[in-house]
Amino acid sequence: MKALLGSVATLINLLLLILLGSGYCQHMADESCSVQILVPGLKGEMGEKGEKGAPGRPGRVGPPGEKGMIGDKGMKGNIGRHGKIGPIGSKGEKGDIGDIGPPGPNGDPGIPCECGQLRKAVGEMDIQVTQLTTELKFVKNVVAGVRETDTKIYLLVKEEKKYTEAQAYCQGRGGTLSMPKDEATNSLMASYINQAGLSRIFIGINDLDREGHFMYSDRSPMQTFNKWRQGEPNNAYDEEDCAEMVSSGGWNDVSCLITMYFICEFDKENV
Ligand SMILES: [Ca+2]
Ligand SMILES: [Ca+2]
Repeated sequence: MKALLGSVATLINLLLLILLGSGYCQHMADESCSVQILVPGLKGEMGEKGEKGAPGRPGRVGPPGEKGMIGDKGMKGNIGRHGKIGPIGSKGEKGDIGDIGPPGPNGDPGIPCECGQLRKAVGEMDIQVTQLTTELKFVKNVVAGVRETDTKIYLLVKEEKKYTEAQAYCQGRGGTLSMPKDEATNSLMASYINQAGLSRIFIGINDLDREGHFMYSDRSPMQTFNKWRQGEPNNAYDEEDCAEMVSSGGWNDVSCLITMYFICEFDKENV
């Protein structure tokens, strides 16, 4: 192709020269017109080598190269420093019960029982308890000033109470308001009152259930024995349903609502 183009160019050049030559002929009419064909001369000798030119512009970026081969694995590095301690974890689940451990060693032999001495000590304590009980009764007689018969104990309570309160006091201690059911008991109570320097006390006799029908505080009916003073019981003001004993040992019906000292009576079997 290049060769063909080069030939065409050469031909064109020749035609230009011909045309120029013809024009030139018209200007030089008086001269003999002739067609002169310019032919390149011989190639000259090779000149000296020129100086080195300026560097050219950088070329375009080439296409990416093919992926290279994977190199050999490097050497293992040194062990790094310890990291920070992490947060405390959550509590774990309870573990299973462990196996039963082996039995422990036998203990030292005990001291032989000195049973004879213990029995002796217990016996001595029983004697002391009996003595203390006897002494306690004596103390009770002295301090509280109780009075006794073969079957009864009488206690003078120096607290002013209404009849029903006095009865409740005695019952709360396993007894009842004192009940003079015979001359001996009545005399003992009268003596008790006099020695205490008192003039009157409540005794366990009343007609609360039925007017005029006096009963003892244990609800037993009155017997033939009585110590009513002359003119008594008179149920004064229609309100005297309880009984008092005066220092002479005589009885009088009085209001249950007045307050005074009283004597409790206890069965010795219950004390
Ligand atoms: Ca009455
Ligand atoms: Ca009366």
